[in-house]
Amino acid sequence: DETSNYSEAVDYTIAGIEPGAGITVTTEKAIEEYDSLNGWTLEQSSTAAMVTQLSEAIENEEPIVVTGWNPHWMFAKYPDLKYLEDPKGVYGKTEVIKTLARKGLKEEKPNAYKILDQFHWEVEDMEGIMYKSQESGKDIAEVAKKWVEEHPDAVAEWTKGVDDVDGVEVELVSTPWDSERASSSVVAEVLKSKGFNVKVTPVDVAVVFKAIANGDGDATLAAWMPVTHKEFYDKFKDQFDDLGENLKGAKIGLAVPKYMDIDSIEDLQA
Ligand code: PBE
Repeated sequence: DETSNYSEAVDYTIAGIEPGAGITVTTEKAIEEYDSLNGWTLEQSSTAAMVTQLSEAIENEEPIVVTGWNPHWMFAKYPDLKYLEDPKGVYGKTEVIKTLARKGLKEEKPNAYKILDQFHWEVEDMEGIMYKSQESGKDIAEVAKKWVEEHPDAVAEWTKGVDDVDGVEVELVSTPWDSERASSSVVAEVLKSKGFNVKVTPVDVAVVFKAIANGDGDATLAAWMPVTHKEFYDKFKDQFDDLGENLKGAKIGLAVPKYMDIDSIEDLQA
Protein backbone atom coordinates (compact mmCIF):
# COMPACT_ATOMS: atom_id res chain seq x y z
CA ASP A 1 0.00 0.00 0.00
CA GLU A 2 0.87 3.64 -0.14
CA THR A 3 2.38 3.91 3.32
CA SER A 4 4.86 1.14 2.70
CA ASN A 5 5.65 2.86 -0.58
CA TYR A 6 6.53 6.01 1.37
CA SER A 7 8.79 4.12 3.72
CA GLU A 8 10.46 2.32 0.86
CA ALA A 9 10.70 5.51 -1.18
CA VAL A 10 12.62 7.26 1.62
CA ASP A 11 14.75 4.15 1.98
CA TYR A 12 13.67 3.76 5.64
CA THR A 13 15.71 6.86 6.40
CA ILE A 14 14.92 9.93 8.47
CA ALA A 15 16.72 13.06 7.31
CA GLY A 16 18.29 14.35 10.52
CA ILE A 17 20.64 17.07 11.72
CA GLU A 18 23.85 17.35 13.77
CA PRO A 19 25.00 14.29 15.76
CA GLY A 20 25.13 16.20 19.08
CA ALA A 21 21.59 17.59 18.95
CA GLY A 22 18.95 16.67 21.51
CA ILE A 23 16.54 15.87 18.69
CA THR A 24 19.09 13.40 17.32
CA VAL A 25 19.33 11.59 20.66
CA THR A 26 15.52 11.63 20.96
CA THR A 27 15.03 10.29 17.43
CA GLU A 28 17.38 7.37 18.12
CA LYS A 29 15.08 6.64 21.07
CA ALA A 30 12.01 6.83 18.82
CA ILE A 31 13.59 4.34 16.42
CA GLU A 32 14.02 1.95 19.35
CA GLU A 33 10.51 2.49 20.72
CA TYR A 34 8.36 2.32 17.59
CA ASP A 35 7.88 -1.01 15.83
CA SER A 36 7.04 1.01 12.72
CA LEU A 37 10.63 2.39 12.75
CA ASN A 38 12.28 -0.97 13.22
CA GLY A 39 15.26 -1.08 10.87
CA TRP A 40 15.06 2.64 10.05
CA THR A 41 18.16 4.83 10.03
CA LEU A 42 18.57 8.39 11.20
CA GLU A 43 20.80 10.10 8.71
CA GLN A 44 22.89 12.60 10.68
CA SER A 45 24.26 15.57 8.82
CA SER A 46 23.64 19.23 9.48
CA THR A 47 20.62 21.46 9.82
CA ALA A 48 21.54 23.20 6.54
CA ALA A 49 21.79 19.88 4.68
CA MET A 50 18.50 18.66 6.14
CA VAL A 51 16.71 21.86 5.12
CA THR A 52 18.13 21.60 1.59
CA GLN A 53 16.91 18.01 1.30
CA LEU A 54 13.51 19.07 2.58
CA SER A 55 13.14 21.92 0.11
CA GLU A 56 14.14 19.70 -2.80
CA ALA A 57 11.67 16.99 -1.77
CA ILE A 58 8.84 19.53 -1.46
CA GLU A 59 9.69 21.08 -4.80
CA ASN A 60 9.37 17.64 -6.44
CA GLU A 61 6.47 16.49 -4.24
CA GLU A 62 8.54 13.55 -3.10
CA PRO A 63 8.14 11.85 0.27
CA ILE A 64 10.59 12.74 3.03
CA VAL A 65 10.70 12.30 6.80
CA VAL A 66 12.68 14.93 8.73
CA THR A 67 13.46 15.85 12.30
CA GLY A 68 11.51 19.09 12.76
CA TRP A 69 11.19 21.70 15.51
CA ASN A 70 9.80 25.07 16.54
CA PRO A 71 10.86 27.81 16.87
CA HIS A 72 12.23 27.58 13.33
CA TRP A 73 11.24 29.10 10.01
CA MET A 74 10.75 25.72 8.30
CA PHE A 75 7.00 25.62 9.05
CA ALA A 76 6.55 29.21 7.83
CA LYS A 77 8.53 28.65 4.66
CA TYR A 78 7.00 25.23 3.93
CA PRO A 79 3.32 25.44 4.94
CA ASP A 80 3.08 21.94 3.54
CA LEU A 81 5.00 20.57 6.51
CA LYS A 82 3.24 18.79 9.41
CA TYR A 83 4.32 16.95 12.55
CA LEU A 84 3.57 13.25 12.73
CA GLU A 85 1.59 12.22 15.81
CA ASP A 86 3.70 10.60 18.46
CA PRO A 87 1.35 8.31 20.42
CA LYS A 88 4.17 7.00 22.59
CA GLY A 89 5.14 10.53 23.59
CA VAL A 90 8.83 10.05 22.87
CA TYR A 91 9.20 13.68 21.80
CA GLY A 92 7.04 15.01 24.64
CA LYS A 93 4.18 17.45 24.10
CA THR A 94 5.58 20.94 24.18
CA GLU A 95 9.02 22.03 25.25
CA VAL A 96 10.26 25.10 27.07
CA ILE A 97 13.63 26.74 26.65
CA LYS A 98 15.35 27.42 29.95
CA THR A 99 18.03 29.76 31.16
CA LEU A 100 20.78 28.17 33.26
CA ALA A 101 23.52 30.01 35.13
CA ARG A 102 26.70 28.79 36.73
CA LYS A 103 26.84 28.54 40.52
CA GLY A 104 28.11 31.78 42.02
CA LEU A 105 27.01 34.05 39.17
CA LYS A 106 24.20 35.50 41.26
CA GLU A 107 26.63 36.69 43.95
CA GLU A 108 29.48 37.70 41.62
CA LYS A 109 27.56 39.44 38.82
CA PRO A 110 24.13 40.21 40.30
CA ASN A 111 23.14 42.68 37.58
CA ALA A 112 23.89 40.23 34.78
CA TYR A 113 22.05 37.53 36.71
CA LYS A 114 19.03 39.79 37.06
CA ILE A 115 18.81 40.41 33.30
CA LEU A 116 19.16 36.69 32.60
CA ASP A 117 16.51 35.91 35.19
CA GLN A 118 14.08 38.51 33.80
CA PHE A 119 14.53 37.62 30.14
CA HIS A 120 11.62 35.79 28.53
CA TRP A 121 9.88 36.12 25.18
CA GLU A 122 7.46 34.45 22.81
CA VAL A 123 7.84 31.88 20.01
CA GLU A 124 6.76 34.59 17.53
CA ASP A 125 9.57 36.91 18.66
CA MET A 126 12.27 34.30 18.18
CA GLU A 127 10.78 32.95 14.96
CA GLY A 128 10.43 36.48 13.60
CA ILE A 129 14.16 37.09 13.95
CA MET A 130 15.01 33.69 12.46
CA TYR A 131 12.67 34.16 9.51
CA LYS A 132 13.87 37.69 8.80
CA SER A 133 17.48 36.56 8.79
CA GLN A 134 16.66 33.64 6.52
CA GLU A 135 14.72 35.80 4.05
CA SER A 136 17.11 38.75 3.96
CA GLY A 137 20.37 36.84 4.17
CA LYS A 138 21.38 39.14 7.04
CA ASP A 139 23.17 37.67 10.00
CA ILE A 140 21.03 36.73 13.01
CA ALA A 141 23.12 38.99 15.25
CA GLU A 142 22.39 41.99 13.04
CA VAL A 143 18.65 41.26 12.91
CA ALA A 144 18.60 40.68 16.68
CA LYS A 145 20.28 44.01 17.31
CA LYS A 146 17.57 45.75 15.30
CA TRP A 147 14.89 43.78 17.17
CA VAL A 148 16.28 45.06 20.47
CA GLU A 149 16.21 48.66 19.19
CA GLU A 150 12.59 48.21 18.13
CA HIS A 151 11.39 46.67 21.42
CA PRO A 152 12.22 49.18 24.16
CA ASP A 153 9.34 47.96 26.35
CA ALA A 154 10.66 44.43 26.47
CA VAL A 155 14.16 45.69 27.18
CA ALA A 156 12.83 47.91 29.99
CA GLU A 157 11.14 44.91 31.58
CA TRP A 158 14.25 42.74 31.39
CA THR A 159 16.50 45.47 32.77
CA LYS A 160 14.15 46.54 35.57
CA GLY A 161 16.13 47.13 38.76
CA VAL A 162 19.44 46.54 36.99
CA ASP A 163 22.32 48.95 37.60
CA ASP A 164 24.78 49.97 34.91
CA VAL A 165 28.20 48.37 35.12
CA ASP A 166 31.54 49.27 33.64
CA GLY A 167 32.82 46.54 31.36
CA VAL A 168 32.07 43.51 33.54
CA GLU A 169 32.66 40.41 31.38
CA VAL A 170 29.91 37.91 30.73
CA GLU A 171 30.25 34.75 28.67
CA LEU A 172 27.09 33.21 27.26
CA VAL A 173 27.47 29.64 26.09
CA SER A 174 25.11 28.61 23.34
CA THR A 175 24.31 25.97 20.76
CA PRO A 176 24.90 26.59 17.04
CA TRP A 177 21.22 26.70 15.98
CA ASP A 178 19.57 29.90 14.76
CA SER A 179 17.01 29.77 17.60
CA GLU A 180 19.74 30.12 20.21
CA ARG A 181 21.78 32.49 18.07
CA ALA A 182 18.69 34.70 18.19
CA SER A 183 18.12 34.56 21.96
CA SER A 184 21.83 34.86 22.76
CA SER A 185 22.24 37.82 20.42
CA VAL A 186 19.24 39.61 21.90
CA VAL A 187 20.37 39.10 25.48
CA ALA A 188 23.96 40.02 24.55
CA GLU A 189 22.68 43.34 23.16
CA VAL A 190 20.66 44.01 26.30
CA LEU A 191 23.64 43.19 28.55
CA LYS A 192 25.86 45.46 26.43
CA SER A 193 23.37 48.30 26.82
CA LYS A 194 23.95 48.11 30.58
CA GLY A 195 27.72 48.22 30.21
CA PHE A 196 28.64 44.53 30.13
CA ASN A 197 31.35 43.17 27.91
CA VAL A 198 29.69 40.10 26.37
CA LYS A 199 31.04 37.10 24.57
CA VAL A 200 28.79 34.43 23.00
CA THR A 201 30.36 31.02 22.44
CA PRO A 202 28.47 28.45 20.34
CA VAL A 203 29.36 24.84 21.15
CA ASP A 204 27.85 21.34 21.13
CA VAL A 205 24.89 20.75 23.44
CA ALA A 206 26.96 18.49 25.71
CA VAL A 207 29.63 21.17 26.02
CA VAL A 208 27.04 23.84 26.90
CA PHE A 209 25.91 21.90 29.95
CA LYS A 210 29.43 20.96 30.96
CA ALA A 211 30.65 24.55 30.65
CA ILE A 212 27.88 25.90 32.90
CA ALA A 213 28.36 23.04 35.39
CA ASN A 214 32.08 23.59 35.77
CA GLY A 215 31.88 27.38 35.61
CA ASP A 216 33.71 27.90 32.30
CA GLY A 217 30.72 29.85 31.00
CA ASP A 218 28.44 32.19 32.94
CA ALA A 219 25.06 31.22 31.54
CA THR A 220 23.11 29.69 28.68
CA LEU A 221 19.70 30.46 27.21
CA ALA A 222 19.69 27.22 25.23
CA ALA A 223 18.36 24.40 27.45
CA TRP A 224 15.38 22.69 25.78
CA MET A 225 13.31 20.76 28.34
CA PRO A 226 11.76 18.53 29.57
CA VAL A 227 12.67 16.13 26.74
CA THR A 228 15.19 17.48 24.23
CA HIS A 229 18.17 18.00 26.56
CA LYS A 230 17.01 15.84 29.47
CA GLU A 231 20.03 13.58 29.31
CA PHE A 232 22.45 16.50 29.64
CA TYR A 233 20.32 18.36 32.16
CA ASP A 234 20.04 15.36 34.47
CA LYS A 235 23.74 14.66 34.27
CA PHE A 236 24.67 18.09 35.68
CA LYS A 237 21.45 18.86 37.57
CA ASP A 238 22.92 20.00 40.90
CA GLN A 239 25.77 21.92 39.35
CA PHE A 240 23.94 24.95 37.93
CA ASP A 241 21.14 27.40 38.82
CA ASP A 242 17.94 26.88 36.84
CA LEU A 243 16.47 30.34 36.19
CA GLY A 244 13.32 28.94 34.62
CA GLU A 245 11.94 29.26 31.13
CA ASN A 246 12.78 32.07 28.74
CA LEU A 247 10.32 30.72 26.12
CA LYS A 248 7.28 28.45 26.20
CA GLY A 249 5.69 26.51 23.36
CA ALA A 250 8.71 25.00 21.66
CA LYS A 251 8.31 21.60 20.02
CA ILE A 252 10.33 18.78 18.47
CA GLY A 253 9.21 15.77 16.45
CA LEU A 254 9.19 13.98 13.14
CA ALA A 255 7.71 15.98 10.28
CA VAL A 256 6.55 15.15 6.76
CA PRO A 257 4.97 17.12 3.90
CA LYS A 258 1.16 17.17 4.01
CA TYR A 259 0.89 15.48 0.62
CA MET A 260 2.08 12.34 2.37
CA ASP A 261 -1.14 10.68 3.37
CA ILE A 262 -0.09 9.63 6.88
CA ASP A 263 -0.68 11.16 10.32
CA SER A 264 1.35 9.22 12.84
CA ILE A 265 4.80 7.76 13.37
CA GLU A 266 2.92 4.48 13.60
CA ASP A 267 1.81 4.89 9.97
CA LEU A 268 5.39 4.44 8.81
CA GLN A 269 6.45 0.90 8.07
CA ALA A 270 9.41 -1.22 9.06
N1 PBE B 1 17.19 21.90 18.13
C1 PBE B 1 17.14 23.35 18.11
C2 PBE B 1 18.22 21.65 19.16
C3 PBE B 1 17.95 22.63 20.22
C4 PBE B 1 17.60 23.83 19.44
C5 PBE B 1 15.86 21.38 18.48
C6 PBE B 1 17.63 21.42 16.84
C7 PBE B 1 18.45 20.23 19.66
O1 PBE B 1 19.31 20.02 20.53
O2 PBE B 1 17.83 19.29 19.15
